[in-house]
Amino acid sequence: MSQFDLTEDQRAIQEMARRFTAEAITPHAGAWDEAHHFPRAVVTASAELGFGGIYVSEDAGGVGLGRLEAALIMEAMAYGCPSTSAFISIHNMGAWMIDRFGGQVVKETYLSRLVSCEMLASYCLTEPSSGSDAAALKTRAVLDGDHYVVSGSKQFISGGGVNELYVTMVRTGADGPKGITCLAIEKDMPGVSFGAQEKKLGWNTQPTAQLILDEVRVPVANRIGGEGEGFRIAMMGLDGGRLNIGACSLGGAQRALDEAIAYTKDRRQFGQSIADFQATQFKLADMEIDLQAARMLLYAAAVKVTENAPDKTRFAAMAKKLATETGWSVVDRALQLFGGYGYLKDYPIEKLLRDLRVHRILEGTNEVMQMIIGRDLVRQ
Ligand code: FAD
Ligand code: 2MC
Repeated sequence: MSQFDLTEDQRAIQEMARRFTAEAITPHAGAWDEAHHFPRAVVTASAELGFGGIYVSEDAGGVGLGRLEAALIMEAMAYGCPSTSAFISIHNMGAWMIDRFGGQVVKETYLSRLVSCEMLASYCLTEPSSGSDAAALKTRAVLDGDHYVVSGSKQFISGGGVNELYVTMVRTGADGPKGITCLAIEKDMPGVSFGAQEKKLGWNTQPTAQLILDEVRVPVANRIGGEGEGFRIAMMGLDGGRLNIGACSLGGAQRALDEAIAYTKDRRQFGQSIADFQATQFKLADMEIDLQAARMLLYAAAVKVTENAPDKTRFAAMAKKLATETGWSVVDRALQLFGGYGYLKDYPIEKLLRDLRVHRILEGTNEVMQMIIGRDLVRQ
């Protein structure tokens, strides 16, 4: 087997995710998008395949896979629906943070229910006045006996209002990254409420809402990691999340490329199939090159995150930027090849375009990815 091939186990995992997607996701994604329907039952069904705790340790009931395997799963599910796949990724990010950094109590309280997707997790970092500058967050947690009293608000929370658990970065200390702590906050704790559901361009198969915290009493036992460690934990969660968002872009773009190949072979103009024009073939060829190149970088970055390589954060940032920019541009070119039909909801391309656009913004904008990469380069 070549050094750059997937192993037999990895191919089996990919095949399993593809079969699940073909049966449970792809046929329904268009209708979910149109109805703004969140397919909770499908998310729960994915847990039967282990997708509720992909890189949660086996000791804690997860499947203990690496980040490359996770990327393969996300890529496969995004072929059917990038939005639903990304939702499952965010849940996995929260579950992993609890498994990796949580104490005994918080793990025993939540992990088995998270892995089974009986409980779904959100990741809450962004606030109305702090997006890219995440370390400027203001949500305050004040210690009172064996509880923290938490007040503030979190903006753009995926799963907001629906999910049962909110892995939330709060300020327990001074300004800046060192004053941040991570807490697990339940939806039903008194003082928790949500803003209206956001109306979005894409990602319509999952809810997004503000999380509002008004003097919520959170047990100290629900702290994930030590006081002041929350920012580092949040960033480590995002190293994996960014790979998955990139993988979701690759999966959506692969679908668009496959659809474009089939469509251009079928569609006839000027007395011939439009796939027979060299201009079409050159376009398809460039889409394939770009997608394969982005995939190679993403898989390499995923291995680095699994292995905790010193340059893992830079590679995850490079892979996120390249995969999400490439995914967008491949889908845009596919839409062009569909002509006017690409613009209609009768075909899956316009949904893919809408879903993939936000991947260049969330889990750190692509300008923030450039910051991470550039700073690391000049630091060396
Ligand atoms: P800003 O930070 O205000 O940025 C605006 C523009 O300025 C961007 O182009 C940015 O790149 C640029 N910019 C900012 N600083 C610099 C700089 N130093 N140099 C160059 N350019 C800069 N967050 C969560 O915590 N949890 C979630 O579940 C979640 N889900 C989301 C779901 C959706 C659908 C969306 C849209 C967002 C979600 N987010 C979530 C928030 C997301 O992570 C933020 O939107 C993102 O990090 C950018 O923050 P911002 O929107 O405040 O933009
Ligand atoms: N792993 C471990 N530690 C890390 C880390 C990582 N990936 N990244 C940063 N740190 C540490 C870093 O080493 C430093 O610690 P120390 O001082 O001990 O060395 C500390 O964290 C502070 O880091 P910086 O000095 O780099 O912090 P700064 O404030 O300058 O900027 C930046 C950090 C811009 C990279 C960060 O704020 C960021 O990623 N912003 C984007 C926010 C974002 O991605 N939001 C996504 C929300 S989730 C979402 O959108 C979803 C859809 C779920």
